[in-house]
Amino acid sequence: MNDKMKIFRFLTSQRETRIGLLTEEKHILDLSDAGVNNLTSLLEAENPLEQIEALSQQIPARFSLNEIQLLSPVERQEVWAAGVTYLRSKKARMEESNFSANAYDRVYSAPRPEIFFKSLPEKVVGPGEPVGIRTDAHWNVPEPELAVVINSQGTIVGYTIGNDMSSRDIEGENLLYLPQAKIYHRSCAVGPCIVVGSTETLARTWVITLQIYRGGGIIFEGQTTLNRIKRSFEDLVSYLYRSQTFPHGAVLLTGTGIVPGDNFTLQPNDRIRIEVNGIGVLENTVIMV
Ligand code: DO4
Ligand code: MG
Repeated sequence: MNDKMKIFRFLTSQRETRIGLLTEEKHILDLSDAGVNNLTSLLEAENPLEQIEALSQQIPARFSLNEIQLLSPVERQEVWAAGVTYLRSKKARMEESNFSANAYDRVYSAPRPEIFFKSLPEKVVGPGEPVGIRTDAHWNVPEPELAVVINSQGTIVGYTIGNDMSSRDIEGENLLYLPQAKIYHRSCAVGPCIVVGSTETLARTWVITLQIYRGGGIIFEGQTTLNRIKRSFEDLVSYLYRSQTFPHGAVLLTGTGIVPGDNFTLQPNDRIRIEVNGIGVLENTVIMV
């Protein structure tokens, strides 16, 4: 049995939404051939990995990757985000704002993590779609983050990649402006697939890489290992699910450990490429919103 499976949503050339499974040979099984019409039902199964494995035995491969258009793997899950989970993020935030430095310092070490609402599912940007920078901000960055996918019971059932687009000048001016710095049109991208069957221990060995392309060249590049995240994923999820319900499950971005230097800001047409070696690549181009 395969111990990890990559599942995703995609559009066929007839513009029909389907659920796919990527085989080791990079072929795609269309799981609607086995009666699966949404990802959420798979993620809510008692043992998603076993269920996907069983389904994959029933059907032949139908597509190759270049015949389909990937969609965000978020269906009805709210997207939330944890913050200041890496030392790098704490340091950058304390530098961007004298006003809020103490709050960032304290939340890094406090038992309760920073967790904030990030996006309604229908507003999530998929692979290849544009992400936004605000017209009223002048210091904008991508935040490449591992995202954990959680079922309605609060169990982590998969991993994907998130981009927590942020306006640093707005958040730096006053912590109370955080929702405006973080939640706006096209500020959250998630994809390209959900990896089911990985443990937290394995996920922590993965490396996340950010590359930003401008005019054909790389203008920024950074990398970190996911093991630098200070808190366990289980701990973050347990806080998210306290006195809260998610009938369709949730996606939780786990914070950024890659922060470009203070003189860097995104521009329209920049291309953001985020790779996690155990998952894949999430790529989006920047537009003004
Ligand atoms: O409090 C600011 C946001 C922190 C954040 O989004 C991160 O560390 O990734
Ligand atoms: Mg973030």
